[in-house]
Amino acid sequence: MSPAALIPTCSTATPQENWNALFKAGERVRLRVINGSAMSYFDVRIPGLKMTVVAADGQPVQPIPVDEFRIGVAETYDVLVSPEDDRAYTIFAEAMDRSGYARATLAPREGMQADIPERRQIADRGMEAMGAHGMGGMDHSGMSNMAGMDHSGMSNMEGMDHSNMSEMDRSNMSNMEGMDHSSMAGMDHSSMSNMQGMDHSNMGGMAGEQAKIGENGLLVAGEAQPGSRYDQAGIGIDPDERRVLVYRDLKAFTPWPDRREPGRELELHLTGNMERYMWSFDGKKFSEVTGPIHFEKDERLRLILINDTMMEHPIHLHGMWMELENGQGELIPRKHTLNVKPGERVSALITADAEGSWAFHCHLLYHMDAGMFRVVQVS
Ligand SMILES: [Cu+2]
Repeated sequence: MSPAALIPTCSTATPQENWNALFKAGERVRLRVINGSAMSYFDVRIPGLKMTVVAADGQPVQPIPVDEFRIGVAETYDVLVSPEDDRAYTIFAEAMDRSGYARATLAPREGMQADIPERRQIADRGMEAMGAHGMGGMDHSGMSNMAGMDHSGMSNMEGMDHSNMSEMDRSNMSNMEGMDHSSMAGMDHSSMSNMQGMDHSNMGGMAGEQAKIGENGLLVAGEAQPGSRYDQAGIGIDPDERRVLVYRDLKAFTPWPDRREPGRELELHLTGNMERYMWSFDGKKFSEVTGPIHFEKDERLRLILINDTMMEHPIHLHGMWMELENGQGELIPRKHTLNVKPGERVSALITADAEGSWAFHCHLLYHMDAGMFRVVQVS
C-alpha cells in the first residue's frame, strides 16, 4: 500500500488561488489533510475519486475506503487516492455550515481545473437531532430559521433575524442544556457583541448534519444520549450511499504497547454558554481553576469527556496519546484530538508517560481563549 508519491506541500491558498498538485495517471498519491483553521470544521471529498483513509492524527489505521470525511480543527487524516483518468479533480473541503469552502486541484498537468461542486444545503430536520436532551417538543419552525440563518451576516449579527429566534417555543427552550435560557428569549442585543467570535458555522451545522444521520436511521431523534455510540460520531452513510468516515471505523494495525487496565477514571464535562460566550471544563474557566489536572507519571487512566453543550468541540491533549475507546477492542486507534459532538460521551485511555506540564484544550481557538483550557501536569 505504499504510495508512489507523497505531496509534502502545505496550502494556504484561497479557493480562487487553487492550490495545485500534479499526478501521473495511475499512480497512488497520499494526501495528508490537516485542519489548520481556527474555528471551522470541514467536510472533505474529491468528486470522482474514492479516498482510502490510512492514518488519523498521523497514526496508521487499517485502510477505510470513504467518499467523504469530516475533519475537526487540529485533526489530521491521511488518504490514498489513485487518479487514473487524464483529468483534473477538485479536492473540496466544504465548511460544516456550508458558508464557504476550501478548494485545491489534483491534475496531470499545470493549469487544469475541475468543476467546483455545488454547495450543499444544511439539512433542516428538527432540533431533536441536535443531540441535546428533551428537545423533542421544540418548535421546529423557529429552529428552521436558525439552521438556515445567514452566517455571513452573523459575523456582525446585523443580518440576524431576531424575530425568528423569538418564534421559538420558550417553554421548550428551557430544556436546552448549556444555554442561558432566560436571556435567550429576551436577547439583549447589546451583549451580542460578545458573539462576534462565535463559530456560527458550528451553530448552523449542528442541526443539519446530525439530522442527516436521523434520516438514515443511524441516529434516531432523541437517541443521542451520552454513550459510546461511535456510529454517531460522524455523519454515517447518507441517502445516496456515499460512505462517510465515522470514528468507529478507525482501527489500529497492532495493539498499542501499554495494555494495562486503567487504574482510575477522570471525568470532565465540556461546558459553555453560547450567548455569553463562556467556554470551560466542568463549568470553570481556566482563570478560575486553582491548579493543574494531575496525572501520576506512568499511570494508566481513562479520560471521559462529556459534552454538555450544543456544539462540537475538538479536544486536544499535548504530550500524550489518547486511545479512543471506539469499540475496536485491542485495536482502538490513538489520537491527539478527539471531536466530541453535542450531548456525546467519549472515553479514551491514556498512558501518562511524558513528564511535565501539558496543554489540554478545546482546539476551537476562541473557545480555548475563553477558558476551555487546562494544564495537565504529569509528575
Ligand atoms: Cu470548544
